[in-house]
Amino acid sequence: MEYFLTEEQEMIRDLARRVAEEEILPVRAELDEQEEFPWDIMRILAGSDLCGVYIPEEYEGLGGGCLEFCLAIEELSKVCGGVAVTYAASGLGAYPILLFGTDAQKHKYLPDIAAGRKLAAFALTEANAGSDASHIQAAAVKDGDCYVLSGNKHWITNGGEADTYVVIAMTNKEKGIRGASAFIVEKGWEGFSFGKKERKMGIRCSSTRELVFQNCRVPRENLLGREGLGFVVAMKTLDCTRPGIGAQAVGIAQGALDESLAYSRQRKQFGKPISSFQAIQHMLADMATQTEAARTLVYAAAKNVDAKAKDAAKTSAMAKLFASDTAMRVTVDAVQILAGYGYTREYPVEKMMRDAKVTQIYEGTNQIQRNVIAAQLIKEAAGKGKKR
Ligand code: COS
Repeated sequence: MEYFLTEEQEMIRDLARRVAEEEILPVRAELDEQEEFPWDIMRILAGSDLCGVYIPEEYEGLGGGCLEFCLAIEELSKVCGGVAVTYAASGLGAYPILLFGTDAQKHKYLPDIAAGRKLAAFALTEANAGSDASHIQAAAVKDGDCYVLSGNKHWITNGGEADTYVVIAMTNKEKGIRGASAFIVEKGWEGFSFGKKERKMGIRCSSTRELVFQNCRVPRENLLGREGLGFVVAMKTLDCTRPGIGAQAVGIAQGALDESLAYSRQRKQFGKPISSFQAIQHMLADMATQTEAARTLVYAAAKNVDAKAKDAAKTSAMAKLFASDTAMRVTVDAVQILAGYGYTREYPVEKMMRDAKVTQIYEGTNQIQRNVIAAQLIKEAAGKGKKR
């Protein structure tokens, strides 16, 4: 389908596609098998200028936005969800700085992320605060011109590998949600270490790790926005990055569809390629239609983010919800089409199915996305009601 991308957007997509096919494809199975962090690939991505596609030129990025970011994520995901999330999660760490950072903070942190010299990460989730993000326990207590940060963060993508972390912690527990604040914290600071590394079903080459803060002194100038704005920083960031998870899901679905098509054209049963059977044809047709519909929604949601549309929280949640459910269905069908072969590690569709699952979970489960969509729908309806 023609999406009328600009020349620059097509260049970004084609570049990401080339890196994915030439550099990631040959090593993806090994990266997955070894659960090995893809540093070599990240260095190649850095060299290709793709790390800063969504970062303004004044901070050494390419000056695009969420749509450009989604185009790159989609292409990487077609080949490897684990590499793609490593790339995307650095954006999740950079977006709060882009949205809420002072000029000094942006100049200090964004150029390294844009150039791929450093990775970023975003730390909101805790062991007992996943969906219920407002109940985080990590605390930052003001002490002179520092905040003293203590607490643990769980399941942090790029944990241990990233240099720059945006961490949400309570500066005033009595105020509940309005007592949370966001801080930029650097790897290597005293009192900041790493805990358990998760062993995962999919996206195995990516790092998912616990962050441990024990009286870590964070300079006051590393507060993002102002005290009490932490929850809004987190929510606004997720509004900007959820289309990226949608793009990841679209890429995985497209990768699984491509494999299914290729396989069904060469696999013969009953003396004919299985692509000649209607049972397979209808599966392929549904997979293609659903993937295209998901792509359309993801691109539209990304444009909504770039346009700073009022309903971006809703449309980003819709894109993530629809695309990730699509990726799950499409990859399950891909395994079914490849059947016995699909269930083995000889073919990539079993990995795609494992990688797809997490897109329904991270950056907010799909149950939470439905809550976000419904809350905004009801708010919009109430607003219209008032005008009448
Ligand atoms: N933009 C700006 N402000 C927002 C916002 C958004 N998108 N979403 C919520 N807020 C504000 C609300 O306006 C409200 O402010 P006031 O109290 O001043 O009115 C405040 O934040 C609290 O919002 P709400 O009442 O909706 O919070 P809840 O605790 O009910 O939960 C959900 C909100 C469940 C949607 C939130 O906790 C969430 O997104 N959870 C999932 C977290 C997640 O995605 N984790 C993955 C981590 S990254 S891998």
